[in-house]
Amino acid sequence: MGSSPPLSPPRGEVLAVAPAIWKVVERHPVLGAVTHKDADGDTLGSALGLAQALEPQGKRMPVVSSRPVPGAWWFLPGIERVNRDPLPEGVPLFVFDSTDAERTGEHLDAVREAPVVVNVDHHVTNARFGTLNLVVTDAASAGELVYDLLKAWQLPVPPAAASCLYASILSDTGGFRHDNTSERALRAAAELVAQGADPALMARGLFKSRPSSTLRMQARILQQTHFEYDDRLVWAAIRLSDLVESGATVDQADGAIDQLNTVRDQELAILFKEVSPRLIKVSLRSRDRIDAAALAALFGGGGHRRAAGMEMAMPLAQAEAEVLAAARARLSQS
Ligand SMILES: [Mn+2]
Repeated sequence: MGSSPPLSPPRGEVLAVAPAIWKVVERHPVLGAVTHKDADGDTLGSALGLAQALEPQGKRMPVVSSRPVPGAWWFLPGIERVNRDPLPEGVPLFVFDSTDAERTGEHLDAVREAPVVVNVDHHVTNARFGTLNLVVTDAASAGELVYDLLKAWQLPVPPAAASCLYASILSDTGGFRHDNTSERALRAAAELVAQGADPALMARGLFKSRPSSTLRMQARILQQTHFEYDDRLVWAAIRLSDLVESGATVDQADGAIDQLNTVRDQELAILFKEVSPRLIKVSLRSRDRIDAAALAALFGGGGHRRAAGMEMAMPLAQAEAEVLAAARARLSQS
């Protein structure tokens, strides 16, 4: 650490549960790390961060993620380990950044049958489905909680783990731009850099390595964006045909919602993604006034007040009609 200042103390909520989680780690040479489906930088960064910090302690921790794992995370150190080894049976499982067990997708049965589940998350809608729950809703990312856990355990953070946890924070704060960019998040990021995280590589991977097909697809989305209520409602849909014609896959549309969220007077942004003719994924972004998580919950989804989403098993036109009716009702009231 050289002349670096001392590390900030972990949050009280983490200190309270860290000894119980350590008992689980201590007793088991093999553990499992499970991400949520449609894996993002936070869930992957958290899982890979913990796995690569525990390995030097003599632990084995396979990392699994529901398929397909988006290709956008190629730059995370250790990404090649994801799904390399199957989840061992009968071992404790850590689940990261998942509001409920169902979010783990194809690993739901494994999570249900595991002897111990450690639920590490920061979503307000978290169902506290774990045997042990490390749920802190004011954390900007689950990775911040993993970092606090490592500090509480007084374990060193190897550079690869530090980069992964840094990437968790960087991606869930939208590159330190979202409202969750707290002093604690910035301090954790700085401390991770002091411990060997590579901020330039993480920024390049996250913000400067999009395939050209992503831009072609975003161009289509932007061309078809609707503005209602004096720009307070901004919404668009990406159709299967748009994906095919731009050469993109549906996970490449994930960043497009942030484009819609750049309009000055926007209060609610909605992006509909047609995954198949009867499956629509919906992303929601809001500012202060509208609770995106509450809106998503109407349709069986969840998330945060300013960023939420849901899946709807119906044709695109029907999903648009139902969600827009609820959105317009909210905008008419406020
Ligand atoms: Mn997260």
